[in-house]
Amino acid sequence: MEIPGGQSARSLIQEVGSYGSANPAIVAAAVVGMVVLAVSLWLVVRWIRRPMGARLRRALAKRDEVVVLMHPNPDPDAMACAVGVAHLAEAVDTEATLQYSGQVRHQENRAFRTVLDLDMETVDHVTDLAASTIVLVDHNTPRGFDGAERIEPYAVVDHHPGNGTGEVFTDKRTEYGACSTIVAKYFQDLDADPIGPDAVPPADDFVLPSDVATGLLYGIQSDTKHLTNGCSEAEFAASAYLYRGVDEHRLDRIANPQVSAEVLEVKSRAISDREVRGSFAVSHVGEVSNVDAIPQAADELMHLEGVTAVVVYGRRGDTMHLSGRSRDDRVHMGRALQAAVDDIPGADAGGHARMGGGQVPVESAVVAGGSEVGLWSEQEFTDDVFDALSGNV
Ligand SMILES: [Mn+2]
Repeated sequence: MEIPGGQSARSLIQEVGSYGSANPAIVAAAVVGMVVLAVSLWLVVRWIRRPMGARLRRALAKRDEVVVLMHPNPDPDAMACAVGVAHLAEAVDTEATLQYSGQVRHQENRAFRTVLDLDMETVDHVTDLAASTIVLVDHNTPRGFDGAERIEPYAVVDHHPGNGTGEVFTDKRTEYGACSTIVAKYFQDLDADPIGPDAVPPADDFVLPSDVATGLLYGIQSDTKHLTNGCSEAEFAASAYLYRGVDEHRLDRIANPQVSAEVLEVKSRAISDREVRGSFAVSHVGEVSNVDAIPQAADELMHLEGVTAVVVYGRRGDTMHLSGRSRDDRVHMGRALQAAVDDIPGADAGGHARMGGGQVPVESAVVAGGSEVGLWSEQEFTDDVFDALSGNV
């Protein structure tokens, strides 16, 4: 059968063939060029497809020592990520120091730290950092200590929105409920087997040790209210992957720590002294020594039937601490608290729609309240908060 154009194609091949035999160098160069192009394309594709866990490990391997920096007052999610990243670093012989600013206050956070036996150092000033290479976990802009704004992070692993990026590595997955989910994925990317608490880890393989798996699972649980809130499919997948490595006994000790008498007393004051107007509750709990009891009291009040938004406030020293919760679409808690303290010089409040907090210097609140006797008028402030909650500002 005659192929249309077959004749001319054949003569073209002949022509090219004779051109090739006349100019072998050019043909060779063209072939080499094509091979180089193919190889570099393949390299680019391979690089694009390289999982994030492998990329982070490579970035860590390039440094001798790193600081894994948590956000101020680190929570289980931040601590778990720090432990996970430190483990990745140590697997490539990079020394990792865990650092944070602020305090580990909440009983759950303290239990997490104790049960997993975490070695963590504090930072008050940028010069306290143990190394110049900084890896941020669970936040993307350094904050909470003097000179934090001067830091240019080397790597960032986070699930919060924000503009912060790492110089060499950035992985922000804002659709995830926990940063621990991302770190769990890294171990999965690197084919690390989760090792149960009683199993003996194989000597040569890169594995996911039980304490890291337990920490990451609890990090996911605590950031998602035990997989009931703000979850993505990834949290469930990561939990399933971590499962085999989890130490149930330690997980229970972290999840159910002893609660101090003060926390319970503050909760009880918040409940008995509450003032309820409509579906809003505001409670003044007076003097506290552990300010972390205040948000816990707010959480507790939210369980009250019919209550859709709460604000609890109390005082430690010269500062009043506020904490608010809302499941009411009419109340954007962060903005409501901001509005409530708007007139008070030096006051600072804010947060999200469902959760907010703030601090008010008592001195300036007294002045702003116009109280001549210099006494803090809690009733006035409570009224202001109610006004802010009902959008009446
Ligand atoms: Mn988190």
